[in-house]
Amino acid sequence: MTDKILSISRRTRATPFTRRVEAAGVKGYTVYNHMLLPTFFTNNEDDYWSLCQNVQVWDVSCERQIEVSGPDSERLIQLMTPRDISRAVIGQGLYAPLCDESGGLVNDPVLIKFANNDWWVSIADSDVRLWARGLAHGFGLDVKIREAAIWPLAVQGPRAEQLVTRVFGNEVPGIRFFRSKMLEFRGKAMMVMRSGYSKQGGFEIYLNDPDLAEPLWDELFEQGQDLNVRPGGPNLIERIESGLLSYGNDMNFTHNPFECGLDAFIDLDADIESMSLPALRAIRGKHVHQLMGLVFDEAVFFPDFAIIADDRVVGDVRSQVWSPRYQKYLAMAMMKRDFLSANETLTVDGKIGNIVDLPFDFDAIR
Ligand code: THG
Repeated sequence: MTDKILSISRRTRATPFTRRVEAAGVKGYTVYNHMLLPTFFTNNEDDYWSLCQNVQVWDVSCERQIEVSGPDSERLIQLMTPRDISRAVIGQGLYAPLCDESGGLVNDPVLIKFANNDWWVSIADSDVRLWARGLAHGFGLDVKIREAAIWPLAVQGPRAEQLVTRVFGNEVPGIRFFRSKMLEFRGKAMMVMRSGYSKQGGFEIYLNDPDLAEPLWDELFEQGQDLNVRPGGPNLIERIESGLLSYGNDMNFTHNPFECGLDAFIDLDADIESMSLPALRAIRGKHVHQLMGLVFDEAVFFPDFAIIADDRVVGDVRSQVWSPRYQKYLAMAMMKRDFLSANETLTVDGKIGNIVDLPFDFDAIR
């Protein structure tokens, strides 16, 4: 598509970091949870190498925190997800699908047990607040549901630990994956979790005071100068190489967790009250689609994103990108399983590609 301007208004909400993001020369935004999300600062490929080699600071305020508190909060969270949350400890994050009563994916957030009877749903791009309030009303639950005044800032890349340690102190290296600590910046405690939407390692700082946004941003860039810190955002190349799913791109409410390969994040046999479990138990093994990887030696074009073989549509492309590291054209595609059972390759435009499991196994591909 040709370049267009994104018209920014109050609906495309800004963040406490937006002034700094603008000053840093942001070149592209997308809109996520009705909020601006910077996508690149130089270009996708240049940003990719800086993320993989050094460290980046990302304004991911758009990962909104839907806070569910009150006596029935854990019950509501468990109703919404087929992942067993009963053994979560305070400060832990759990990547978990949210599913409706027919098993359709509502969202794929990180669930955070912030305190007893206080859960944060760190959402992907769909209106979970509305869904949760509807359920709470329908089930007659004693909960409070609101979008919390929290703006996550991610620090990602191989040098992220060094940088976050300089700013938040020596407790940082002791934080395990998807665990967090409350650490101080300018006298204010905020949650710092080892997490983030890349596989390059890093942390997410859950800023809870908008007045500290610019001081925090500035401190990270000052302390990170010798580490080559750069502004960035979730990177299309890195996230596809890493097999990180993007709700709305790779899957939506018409897909179930089996089709997306999220089986590891649901507990089909758990004795829990979860509204999607009966449906999921019934469709297990019978689902129609499977999200797969496609690998071509050169770029290919899919008209209307359709994947055609034997004169029929056998799937559709959800995300695609050229990988500069592997010199391959990579795609994630929702494929019909009946086609997969008989085919391991695909011809598009006269070019033959391999159909592979996700996440991509680049040792096997080369
Ligand atoms: N961080 C936070 N909130 C988020 C995202 C995030 N909300 C929206 C979006 N990203 C949700 N999607 C994902 C997808 C993948 C992961 C996290 C959020 C992820 N997955 C790891 C994996 O697949 O290997 C680990 C999963 C696990 O072991 O639990 O990290 O990035 N706050």
